[in-house]
Amino acid sequence: MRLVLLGPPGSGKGTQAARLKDYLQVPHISTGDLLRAEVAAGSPLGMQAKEVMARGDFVSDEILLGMLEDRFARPDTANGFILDGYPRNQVQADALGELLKKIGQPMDYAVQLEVPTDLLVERIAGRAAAEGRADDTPEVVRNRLDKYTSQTAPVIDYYRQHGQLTVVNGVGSLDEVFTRLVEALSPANEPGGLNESSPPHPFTRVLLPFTGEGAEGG
Ligand code: B4P
Repeated sequence: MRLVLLGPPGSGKGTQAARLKDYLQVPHISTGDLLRAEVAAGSPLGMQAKEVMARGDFVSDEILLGMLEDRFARPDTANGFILDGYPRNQVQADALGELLKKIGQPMDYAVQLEVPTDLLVERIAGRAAAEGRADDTPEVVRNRLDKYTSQTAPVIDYYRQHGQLTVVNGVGSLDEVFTRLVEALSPANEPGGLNESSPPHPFTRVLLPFTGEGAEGG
């Protein structure tokens, strides 16, 4: 299974990916986690990324692509992956399409977790209290949500317009959201699967394979 998880900060991408990786038996590749590991290690890349992340801005597309290429070069991605936090803008979407084509690993699903903004803010405030993450302060969260609206949402719209998006309702308990994701990703919902002629699941739309083609060149 080759899955890309999309959604705003606080929508549950990282939370659900951590569960899905055990269920699907594929690695969870979180660009946020990769960056935080570089920051923690004090590497030159991490030093560059640290302040950018603390402001809630996007780290450079060049750094992200280099990091992703290195990660996809590891053998554990041979049977699939869950990509979480990438792409976040059109340049990254184009780069991902190219990269997956190059390594012969076309995406099976691009899934968006849909959650209303007031709930996102509430969840992140909860994490701020529990974990004290530097980029979870109210001001930085506002910036992250603005970046999502201006740069990431258009990419998601683009996938939607090209019939490459599955939308899953991200409101509810962790178990409820997980169950919806598993249903949306079930073989019966694959193109040509059992449910193809049935009405779509209430939490999903457009279940078509993602080839990466549509992300190229806009
Ligand atoms: P990320 O690590 O991707 O941060 P995130 O968007 O907040 O998502 P995350 O996965 O951590 O949180 P989740 O919704 O699961 O990025 C951090 C920073 O790294 C970015 O701001 C940027 O600077 C940089 N970066 C990363 N990728 C980049 C890229 N491609 N390009 C450029 N820069 C990049 O969870 C949030 C909270 O909600 C948790 O506390 C969780 O417990 C809670 N929660 C989740 N589901 C819930 C539910 N169903 N009910 C109640 N609470 C729930």
